[in-house]
Amino acid sequence: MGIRENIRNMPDFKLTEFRETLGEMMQLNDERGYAHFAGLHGLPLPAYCQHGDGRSPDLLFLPWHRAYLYFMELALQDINPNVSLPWWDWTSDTSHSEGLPEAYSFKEVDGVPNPLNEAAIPNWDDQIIRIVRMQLPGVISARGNPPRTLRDPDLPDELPRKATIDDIMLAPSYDDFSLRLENVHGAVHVWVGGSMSSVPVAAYDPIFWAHHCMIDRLWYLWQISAVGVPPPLSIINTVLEPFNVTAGEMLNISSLGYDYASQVIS
Ligand SMILES: [Cu+2]
Repeated sequence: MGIRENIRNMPDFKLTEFRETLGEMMQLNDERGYAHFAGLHGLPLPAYCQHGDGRSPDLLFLPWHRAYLYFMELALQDINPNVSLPWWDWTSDTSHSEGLPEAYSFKEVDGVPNPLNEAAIPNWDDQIIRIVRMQLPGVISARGNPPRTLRDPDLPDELPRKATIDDIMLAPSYDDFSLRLENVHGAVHVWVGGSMSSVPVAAYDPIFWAHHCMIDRLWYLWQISAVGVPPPLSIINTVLEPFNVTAGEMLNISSLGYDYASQVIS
């Protein structure tokens, strides 16, 4: 059973293990590699991710991203079975004074670039660039996509507040919970800025995974709370492409083989 931890609670040796494993994954240029997984979300097309428009919920937002994290984590564990994805609690006091977790923000460790700080965005071939320019104007500039992820974070205290999340955790229906959580999730993407604020390239930024783990954890906590309910039956048999799993198979994290550590430091 893999235990996902708060990045700020992770002992140094675990953090080092996670960082090195992600670094190794970034060296793989095939279907086991970081760029392959990052590319499933948006670019290169087809963009598989499931998001709403901010007004009505996309019922697949939560299960699709749970599957995404799950397969990403399995790929990491193929390299090192002791590694799990950490989560970033952007509501914590530390986040509200320091912003991004230090583990993700420093540039190098002993002269070696920190794989949690940024990642390469592959050069897509001309055909992909032409399609993207047509379908997603503004994403790729005249000079092409930036070769590495960028961030432009806002002020730490502008991150979503714990009170906002506490209120969402009382949402009485799946639709309501999913919509409100997705909107807060979007605000964090915008807060980080740069690549994270652009759906087509967001998943290349290593902080994406810690952010989405926080979202997945909140869904889990709501699921086991007194008000948590399953998603509508209409989506249970929906296959979460490109993964060969259904939304219904994503509802129980212990059957997926992972758990969330309890919060120690807020
Ligand atoms: Cu997201």
